[in-house]
Amino acid sequence: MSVRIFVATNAREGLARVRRELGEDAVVLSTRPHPKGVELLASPYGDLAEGVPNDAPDTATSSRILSELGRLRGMLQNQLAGFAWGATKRRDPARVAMMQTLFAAGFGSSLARTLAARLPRGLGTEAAQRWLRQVLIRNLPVQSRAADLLIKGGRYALVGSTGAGKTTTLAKLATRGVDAHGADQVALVSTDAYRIGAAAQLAVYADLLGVSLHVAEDPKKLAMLLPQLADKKLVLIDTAGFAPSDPRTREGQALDALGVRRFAVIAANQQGAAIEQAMTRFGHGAVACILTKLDEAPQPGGALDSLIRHRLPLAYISGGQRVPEDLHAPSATYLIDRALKGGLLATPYALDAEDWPLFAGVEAEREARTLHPDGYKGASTLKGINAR
Ligand SMILES: Nc1nc2c(ncn2[C@@H]2O[C@H](COP(=O)(O)OP(=O)(O)OP(=O)(O)O)[C@@H](O)[C@H]2O)c(=O)[nH]1
Ligand SMILES: [Mg+2]
Repeated sequence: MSVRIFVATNAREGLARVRRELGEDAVVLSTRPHPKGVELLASPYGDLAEGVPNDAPDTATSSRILSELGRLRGMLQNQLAGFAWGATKRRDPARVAMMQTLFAAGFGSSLARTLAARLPRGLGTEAAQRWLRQVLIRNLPVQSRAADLLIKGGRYALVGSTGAGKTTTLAKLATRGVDAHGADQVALVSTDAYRIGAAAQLAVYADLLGVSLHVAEDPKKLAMLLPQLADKKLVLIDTAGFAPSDPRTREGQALDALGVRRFAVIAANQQGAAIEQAMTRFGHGAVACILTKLDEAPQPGGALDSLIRHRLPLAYISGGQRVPEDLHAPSATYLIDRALKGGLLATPYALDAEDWPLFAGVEAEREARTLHPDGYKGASTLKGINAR
């Protein structure tokens, strides 16, 4: 295919030159502003039809053409995304508004698409939003008061990322345990041999509560210690915090072998991806989750999204540093309403009306590449979403 570049003072003059030199049926491939007026890329019609490079352009022209084609492709994609977005919005405004609500509140794409696919047909925008709220509430796995594990007693370890609030939460739980069983029935164990002062931090709480404190730096010592605490109704074990990617997190598996059940302590004020990593690493095999730092999480949608997909029951929520006041039983209604309200916050991260078509374009591209939600790690649990 032979392609020629024409520069003219205006488009009309450029077109006239193209026709004069390449024929009446010449095809203009692109136009763009030029310091002298306008620049046109054009090719004779016959060459396009043949598609055979019988008059190959030089290297510089080839790379110009390629970059022009790239630019055209980008423009076309954006325009198509805009059309697609407009069409979807006209065809299904309730579904679009529902997805916007979810994204604005920090819920992830995989859950949003699943819910959008299950939204009953024919609902108006307000009815769809009510449906969404109800479905989220129903699917957020919260543990009932009747299932309060502390009241039942047992051996529990708190595991989670660094600074997630494990030790503080353990002190709050210990206070509840003392209220339920008495101080002589509760023991605390520190296994944090990594952070300086970790056991001392726990010792302060043990002193305040009048419960015994034990230190076991490794699984072997813990295995020897636990039989000595067999008469305690509740044993709470504090563990060292690690990044989810740290291989030392595998030490958590040693706890299972000792009959210790794990609470995954996850801070709600992190990025969705960090929460997802922590949920995958610490939530797997845990008996329940404790969400901390809700007071520092303006948009806790990401944390709730992760809980819904991982189907990890939420046992407690923590909304502050005070021991023991800031630990509460979770309420799905409160948490979902809080998350949805978070979507109304004006932040520099919120998408503007003009951003949505672009976003829809990216989504369409993802779909075209069959990066479907079911291909997403951890999304298999979405099949269990109760959307009725
Ligand atoms: N705002 C707020 N702060 C909290 C909450 N829970 C814990 N913190 C604070 O977070 C900080 C870290 O808490 P720790 O309990 O020491 O966290 P940790 O997970 O034991 O930390 P490492 O043992 O170092 O991994 C402390 O300043 C706590 O007071 C909470 O729910 N809200
Ligand atoms: Mg700690």
